[in-house]
Amino acid sequence: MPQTPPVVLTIAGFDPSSGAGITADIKTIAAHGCYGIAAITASTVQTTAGVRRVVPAESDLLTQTLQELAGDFQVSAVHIGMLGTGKIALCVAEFLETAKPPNIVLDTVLSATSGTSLLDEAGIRIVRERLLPLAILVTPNVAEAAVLSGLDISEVEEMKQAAMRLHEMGAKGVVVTGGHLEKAIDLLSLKDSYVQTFRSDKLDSPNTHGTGCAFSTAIACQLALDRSLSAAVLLAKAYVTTAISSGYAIGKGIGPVNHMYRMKNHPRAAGVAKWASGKD
Ligand code: PXL
Repeated sequence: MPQTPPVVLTIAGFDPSSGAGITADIKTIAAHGCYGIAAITASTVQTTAGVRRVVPAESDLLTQTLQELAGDFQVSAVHIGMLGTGKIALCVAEFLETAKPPNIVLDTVLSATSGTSLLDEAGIRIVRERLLPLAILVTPNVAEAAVLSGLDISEVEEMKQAAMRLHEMGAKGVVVTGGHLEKAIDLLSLKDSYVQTFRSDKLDSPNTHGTGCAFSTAIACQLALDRSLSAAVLLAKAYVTTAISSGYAIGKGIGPVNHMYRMKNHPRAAGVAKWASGKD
């Protein structure tokens, strides 16, 4: 009998174009050989061209989903993505405080690339006060780290100071992702131990939708597979770098990263497109 894979729960929004959000997270989880389960915090109307609308989930539906899933599965890691509102963020905090699952990775999603807000002010307060202390690792980008810490960030030293502030607020591990700085520098800071930077060249790809979701979900998977925090971050960075560089143009806007780049057997890659379409 095949071995049972570790279960990774993603609590996130639904992006119907599958570049970000739960359907993208399920791809990342599958690509890591884990079993993905999901609870939806919000629906978005969205394509590769941007977010048109955001509708929060019913909070009791989310709570019931989380409770039923926790009663059925032994969860090895949790990924938290878009939360939308304070009410939803509070449901998630209350669930996690009671269920106490291991390896909670909090991607502090505040807004979409197109600028649409994906978390209201009340939600930011819940993230600061209730969710940061529950997470083994938080993964803000530079802009999010600046909002959460209240500090301006334009260089690595300021990334470190923001990480320290997030530790003071309860976060055990912090990765500030600086893909938007002059070099792609990510800074990992573990409370009371060490700070490490991961540098890589910037990738010149237009297909970057979902980069943050893929990174934070990949970390959750690596933790579910028993890697250390530092190894998990390094492996997740390598995964995302390849997923970006092998991204393809699909849709009319910013294409998704290629979550499934390890699978070389989609019909076109295998040269069976004609067979699939029934044409000679
Ligand atoms: O990339 C952030 C993000 C996360 N989750 C959902 C999103 C987005 C960005 O648009 O729609 C559901």
